[in-house]
Amino acid sequence: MLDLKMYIDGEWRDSLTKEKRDILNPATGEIIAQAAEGNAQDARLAIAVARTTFDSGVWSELSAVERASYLFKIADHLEERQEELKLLETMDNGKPHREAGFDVSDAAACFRYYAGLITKPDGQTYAVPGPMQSMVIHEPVGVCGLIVPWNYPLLMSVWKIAPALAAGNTIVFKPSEVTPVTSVKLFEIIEEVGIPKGVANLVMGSGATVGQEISTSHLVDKISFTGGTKTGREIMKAAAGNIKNISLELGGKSPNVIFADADFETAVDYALFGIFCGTGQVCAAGSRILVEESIYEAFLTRFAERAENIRVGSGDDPRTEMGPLVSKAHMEKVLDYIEIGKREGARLVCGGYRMTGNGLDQGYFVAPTVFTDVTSDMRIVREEIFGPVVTIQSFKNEQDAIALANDTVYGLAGAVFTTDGAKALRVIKKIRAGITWINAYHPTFNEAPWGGYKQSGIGRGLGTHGLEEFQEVKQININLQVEPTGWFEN
Ligand code: TXE
Repeated sequence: MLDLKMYIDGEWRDSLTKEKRDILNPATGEIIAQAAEGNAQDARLAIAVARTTFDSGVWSELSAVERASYLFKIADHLEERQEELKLLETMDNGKPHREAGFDVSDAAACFRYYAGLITKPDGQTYAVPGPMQSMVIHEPVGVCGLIVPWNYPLLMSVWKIAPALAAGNTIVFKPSEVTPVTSVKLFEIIEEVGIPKGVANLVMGSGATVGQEISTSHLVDKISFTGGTKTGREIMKAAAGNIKNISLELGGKSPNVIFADADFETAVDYALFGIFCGTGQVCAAGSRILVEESIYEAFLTRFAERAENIRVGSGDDPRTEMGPLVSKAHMEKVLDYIEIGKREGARLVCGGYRMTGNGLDQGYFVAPTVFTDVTSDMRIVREEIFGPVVTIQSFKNEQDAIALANDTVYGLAGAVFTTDGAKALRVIKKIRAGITWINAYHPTFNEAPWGGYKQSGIGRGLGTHGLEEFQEVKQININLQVEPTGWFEN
């Protein structure tokens, strides 16, 4: 059994209360680790360390090339430990090995991307009036609180830690209390490569204690959070005290629009991937499929037939295509939504139940679930379920499709399938969402900004935008003629 400790000021520690939390394998319900359960006091300690370390300049004043060299080493170590990290991610989160392996490679690539980016040309100069030269430079924001969820435990950590460190910040990082294993391993690597102590601090514990303290503390300059919209709202309130810089990547209810002229099998295939990859626990999941009337029946039949054939099982079985939900509590929430859907009068086409037998009894498995005959006011159409549950609706024409697609408080992602290039771009431009695809669903790139419109969040992760989220912008105006202005006579 793994014993997971917090990492504060370069030391591995239990929490001040010595409390522990059991960490479970969602495929078996077995305890795989015990994690130090921190509280607000532990968070305060880590925040104070991060503050002093930032103000000392030990990290922010290193050259970009020096900081980059540490990040390149982290990437190398991640790759060296890829197999171990993959197995641990599957044990902790439940995702199949092929998804976990992909996450580890992507995490290494993300560190390399920001290591490279931080040494590239930066800033601007302006031709301003008068004998002045004006220029703009970027500086680190300061102490960054990073709070991440459980659906991509390692990758979500890296999406924040890599740009935050590249930019010269110090960090107080909180993993999800459900899935802390791989982020502890990442901090082992951070220690191994010799990042100065106090720069990167890891505190474990619940959102209500540790998360709340990080969000509230006046010593923290920035919060970067990924998680549910409800929590995002609480973090905004907590962060208001010292007007923290905030980035929020929240929930979604993303539309996947399929026109009759789409390549049919490609559309079905990506639509399956869009909702069932990650067991639907993906913020950008294509959880509302909208299909043009003339192919609706054919699409529904083919989609349901393939959904029913998805091999659900433990993530460490190489044949598994879809793993369990992350926890019992989350499974119960998803099963509740299925009941809500039935009560609301939606037609259950397939799935809709907890899977048992064949060794699945102790795990949190829910069958791929498809609802149709839904209306836009149903909760299963409006609310983020975050599980393998999709609704399929039909639309009449382009305008109708756009209206349905945008009929949501969220605006994270969306896709369009059609062979008409002009129509594809026309429709995508009308969809109020930050991440979109044409004739694809889900490909995600370290180079491109990730984030949403409306209640899906504020700011962008990844790409150059993701670095800027961790930087302040400073203008420097230089007088080229050093003499009095003569504005006041005496
Ligand atoms: O997430 P939370 P939960 C959505 C999804 C899911 C719902 C609830 O719909 O069903 O959110 O999931 C920390 N101050 N997403 O409850 O609470 C918490 O400890 C500071 C979408 O598991 O958002 C964890 O580290 N922090 C999503 C992190 O927030 C707080 C991914 C995320 O947990 C806090 C996950 C507080 N008051 C869930 N309360 C996505 N966008 O990908 C909790 N936390």
